[in-house]
Amino acid sequence: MSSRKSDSLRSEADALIPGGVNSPVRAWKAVGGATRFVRSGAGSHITDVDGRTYLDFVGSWGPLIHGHAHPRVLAAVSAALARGTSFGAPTEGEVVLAKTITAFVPSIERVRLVNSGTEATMSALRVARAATGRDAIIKFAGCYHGHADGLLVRAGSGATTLGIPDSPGVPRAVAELTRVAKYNDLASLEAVADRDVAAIIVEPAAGNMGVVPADPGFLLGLRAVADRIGAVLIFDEVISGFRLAKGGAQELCGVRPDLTCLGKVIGGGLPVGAYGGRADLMDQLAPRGAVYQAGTLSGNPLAVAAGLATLELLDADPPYDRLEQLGARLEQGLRGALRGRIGCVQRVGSILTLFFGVERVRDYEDALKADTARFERFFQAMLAEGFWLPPSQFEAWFLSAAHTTEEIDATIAAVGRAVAASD
Ligand code: KE4
Repeated sequence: MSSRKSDSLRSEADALIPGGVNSPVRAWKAVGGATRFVRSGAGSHITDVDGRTYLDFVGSWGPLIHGHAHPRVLAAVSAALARGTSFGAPTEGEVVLAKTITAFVPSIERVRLVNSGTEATMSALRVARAATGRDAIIKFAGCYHGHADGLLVRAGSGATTLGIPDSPGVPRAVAELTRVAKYNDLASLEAVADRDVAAIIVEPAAGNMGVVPADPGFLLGLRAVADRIGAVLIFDEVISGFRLAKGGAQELCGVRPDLTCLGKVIGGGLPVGAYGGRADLMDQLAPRGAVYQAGTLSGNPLAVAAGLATLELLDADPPYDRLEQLGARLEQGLRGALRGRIGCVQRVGSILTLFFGVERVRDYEDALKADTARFERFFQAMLAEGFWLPPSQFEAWFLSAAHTTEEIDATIAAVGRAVAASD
């Protein structure tokens, strides 16, 4: 089947939109560049503008834990739509969503809705700096926290995929305030931790250098260092929040952060981010306090409706056991499909990465040793068989509650063929 419509859209898009896309990783630069344009999604599948349907393991990069176009989500958004799209005034839905978030995540005593994960992390850092009166922050190489200036330092996700983990345009004075430690390496954290540090920010289950689980004790170690130096501990749960458990990664690891950043699942596919945590920190925010953060569409009624429906589904029928079973089945099958070739599968719940050319990935340095050329050949072989994978070795595959055991088994069989074809 031709890609005629995608090809013509891509050439039009290239003339009007930088790189032809509104987010770099969608351009498929690391896997050949001929990205396809999507027309629709349903459950675990998406269909492109040329009529081809794929089993989807991107899921809009995480929001669609119930799959595409879930009837409950569509109905909630349609009902909200009939009442108008935005008011620039508080609405009942925002209160209900705040109640739901604080019920799911006990460490969140106050929460502020924003429009993206980037806004959430950027704002959380501002709160931490205001509370401590300090300027320095610590992040971990390979973690990605959105594209705020101070966080585009050794950043993962698309920044690593495109080879620009330290983006031009970030003022040196800002970048110098960002100290970088190694994931899963407490000694490297200790080496940069002192009483000038306002915050330590971390993905409690790293998903942006490919999936890298936190070693047992790593997050507890961060908590201890933050307490010792008087820094704010921020968990960036934009991927893990509501996905790994109702209470996110912090429910699983038992470490209580001071602030948590959320996104993706909380919006059910519409633009919602959130940050929240200790009341004494969050109550610094205007209009109660002096720390300023604002947003025209923050708490937008349509996005809130999609997010609420998504969280209500998680509450009514938690999919976590099933996602764990599907994830474990896929992980085991991918391991078998490697058939002795150098590679590894790393997973936390319903997010996983098949790495080529490396036997274990504990941090960014390990991840960068992966065989990205082989990944490109593998990606194209899977695409040809109707499987839509994240177009980068440094991203996570996302499972949804809409995926079936049969689809997982078909994926495993296709991976076996694609691994062989990519030799
Ligand atoms: P957004 O600003 O893209 O909503 O969220 C930024 C962000 C923050 N924190 C974490 C842990 C994240 O994973 C992200 C965004 N994730 C990427 C995919 N790994 C978004 C995809 C894209 O950039 O197009």
